[in-house]
Amino acid sequence: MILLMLYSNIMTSLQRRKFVQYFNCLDDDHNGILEIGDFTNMANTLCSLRGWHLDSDKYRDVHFNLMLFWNSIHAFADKNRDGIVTLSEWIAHKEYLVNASRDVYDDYIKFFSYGLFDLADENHDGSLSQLEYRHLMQAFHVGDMMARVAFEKLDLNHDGAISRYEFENALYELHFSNDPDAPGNWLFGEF
Ligand SMILES: [Ca+2]
Ligand SMILES: [Ca+2]
Ligand SMILES: [Ca+2]
Ligand SMILES: [Ca+2]
Repeated sequence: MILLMLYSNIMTSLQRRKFVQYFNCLDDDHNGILEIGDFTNMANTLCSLRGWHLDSDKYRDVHFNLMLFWNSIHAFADKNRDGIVTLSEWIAHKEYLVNASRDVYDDYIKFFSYGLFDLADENHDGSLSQLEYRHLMQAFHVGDMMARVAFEKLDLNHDGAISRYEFENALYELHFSNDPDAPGNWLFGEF
């Protein structure tokens, strides 16, 4: 019964708040819509935080990864195909996911989780250090103090790193959990 309440398929105000926060993280220029430029800006910010030059292979990899991320968001959420994703399109897409079968969600989460995790995993060692996570959060305009708090919550086994499992788990809780204390709620900062 409790599980049913915590993982309901009707979008609650808590879920909506989390999705709005996620949207705001991606809306780099804060103009209320997601568009390709937001993701180019993120590539520039991430690489500048890492000290990677715009003409380096590492920059090209990050940019490529963020273009894949944008193309997927565009493919899934831009319902009227006008090249931008509004907040209402984003919420409608999330509503679809919240109501989708676990199989649909699992396919989706594997794709997005792997992409985002790889984007953040600067040294490709298969886990996120606190600094790697904080860099991603800085690129998402989440304050550094908040990023440190969130990291502690997401690092479930307290080994000082976020594993791929912990990241996937967080993304799942971000989408589905209605428990206000679920650690994954904090994946993209305060909600
Ligand atoms: Ca924007
Ligand atoms: Ca649109
Ligand atoms: Ca790493
Ligand atoms: Ca951990």
